Amino acid sequence: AAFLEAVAEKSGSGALRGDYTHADAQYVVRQDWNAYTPDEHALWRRLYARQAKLLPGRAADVYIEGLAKLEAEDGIPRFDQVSEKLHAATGWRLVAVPGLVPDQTFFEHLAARRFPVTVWLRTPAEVDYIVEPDIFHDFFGHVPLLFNPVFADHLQEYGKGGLKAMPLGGLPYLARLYWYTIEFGLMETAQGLRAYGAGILSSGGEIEHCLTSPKPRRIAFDVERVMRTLYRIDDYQDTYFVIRDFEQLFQETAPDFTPIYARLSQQAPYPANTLLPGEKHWKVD
Ligand code: HBI
Ligand code: FE
Repeated sequence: AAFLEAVAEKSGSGALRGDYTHADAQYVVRQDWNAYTPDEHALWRRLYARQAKLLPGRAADVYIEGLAKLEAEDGIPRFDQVSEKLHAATGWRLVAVPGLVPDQTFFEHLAARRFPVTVWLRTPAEVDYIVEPDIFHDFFGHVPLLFNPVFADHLQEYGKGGLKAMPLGGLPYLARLYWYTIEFGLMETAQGLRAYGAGILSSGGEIEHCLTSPKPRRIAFDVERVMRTLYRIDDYQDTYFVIRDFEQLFQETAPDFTPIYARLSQQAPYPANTLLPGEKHWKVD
């Protein structure tokens, strides 16, 4: 499909890793749990143990609480079992996908409280960096927060917003919102800044960098500022945006964005490392 060429070219890999030949119209496949090898389960345990050790003092408590509910430390999880537990908590289910799916399909899943989780696991050579999201990024990074009712509601609204945004040309702006919150978001807590973004929490190095490096900016979340800010896909982020809590994220992304899209389409985006005069930001010396 044209989508596969487009995403393959975006990911620069020339072809996507996953096997899309058995995917249905929503790009859903079956998770063949018996096909995972003992080496893959061992690699999962190794990735899980490395990340879990880094979470205390760096990951938001709400993420740590959700991860504990998944009981996924011993091996690659079974999506159908997790879906039962998750559905009972917040009405979400997991759907197995071969990898990246078209934006429209992705938004349709989120709008229906279905979270797409890639079925394949990276190789040992990709422990520190992987181009396309694999099962470890999607499951370990994204699924724990789906147990939180406010985040669960926000993500469904985000999916609905995506479907509305597409005909309005708002997709690039929503992609930035997704990137700077769901993937690389920070939260202000009484103990200091904490990470909640999946791209941070599933990464070995960025979980430290995002909180302690003096290099990146850490700026108070403002939805229009986020939608106007470019992001990096091939390196640690130059900017992180900080929310107070998921209520703020939910409230600030509830309005109809049409007027914001109209304004942004007339303005040049900010480079990823911008710091504007007077905007609230956190300094790390
Ligand atoms: N597909 N499987 C999958 N996972 C994603 O996170 C994903 C996607 N397709 C598109 C996409 N993310 C981004 O473009 C979102 O901003 C829509
Ligand atoms: Fe992701």
